[in-house]
Amino acid sequence: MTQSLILSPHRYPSFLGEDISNTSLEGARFVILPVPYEKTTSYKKGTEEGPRAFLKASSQLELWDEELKKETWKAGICTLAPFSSEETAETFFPKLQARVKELTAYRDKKLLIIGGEHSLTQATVPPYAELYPQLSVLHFDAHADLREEYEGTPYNHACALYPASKLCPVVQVGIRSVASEELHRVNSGRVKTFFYHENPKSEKLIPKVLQSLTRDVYISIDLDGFDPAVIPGVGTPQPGGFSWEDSLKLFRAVIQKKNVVAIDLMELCPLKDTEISEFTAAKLAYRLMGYLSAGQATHKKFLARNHFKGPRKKSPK
Ligand SMILES: [Mn+2]
Repeated sequence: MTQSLILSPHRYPSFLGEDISNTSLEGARFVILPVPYEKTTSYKKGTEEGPRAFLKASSQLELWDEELKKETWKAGICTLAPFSSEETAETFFPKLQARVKELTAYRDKKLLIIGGEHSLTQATVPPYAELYPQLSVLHFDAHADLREEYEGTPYNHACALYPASKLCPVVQVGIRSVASEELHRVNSGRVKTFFYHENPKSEKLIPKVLQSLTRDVYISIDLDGFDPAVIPGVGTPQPGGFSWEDSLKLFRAVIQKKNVVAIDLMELCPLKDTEISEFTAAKLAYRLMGYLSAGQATHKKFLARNHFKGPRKKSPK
């Protein structure tokens, strides 16, 4: 990885500010990859601006985490240059997939991918599925996203999780909008779906989710999984959904009990006159990093179990 892929401060803000997340990729425990890609949003436009708003809002976060009582940033955070293009999905998605694959070579780091529309998950899950044969995906969303194709393309955000469901188990939470044409994929094959109205409280949901997930977990977060009172700035909002506190209980439990290998955070669609959505998304990302670094003992055990001594010798370009 060359330094040219590290963020140029003149183009995009860094997570938490320039003086905090300008760590080199080699020295970072957390790597943020902004992907301001939007082609198929079907309702409200604006997810292309999501990563920039997310990074800008992060400068307003306190560095000391009041729940975890520590300064997570000290573990090292690197904000990469935004990865975007005017290309079509057919050419862009393979490039994004190749970039994520390069980054998976650094197994001691946790990648957070910030979208952009949720279809990006189609490109970001496969490198992890290849690396971790026992991977499953925790899919936090209001929508099932299991259509094979929508509005003439399989790269639509409404199809975000369909390819992953063919690669590995997918465990869906927060679901409260399903199309009749995707209904046959809900709770079928490798998909386990927990409807929100049947599972509104984390205490009862958590054991069921942990049982459904495998050892290695990729977390894909569509921010519309939250109640719109928590995050109103999303492309396709739905009433109901997780509270801030309940979602954190769920994510904390999964990160403590599983080997979470990467996280994506999608569909942030900044609104005019309020920064609550991007600020909450940034706080969520920082809190998740905190949970991940608290779970470092488990991570070290995982690395030892897999006889992994550090980044592979051959650096990606
Ligand atoms: Mn959604």
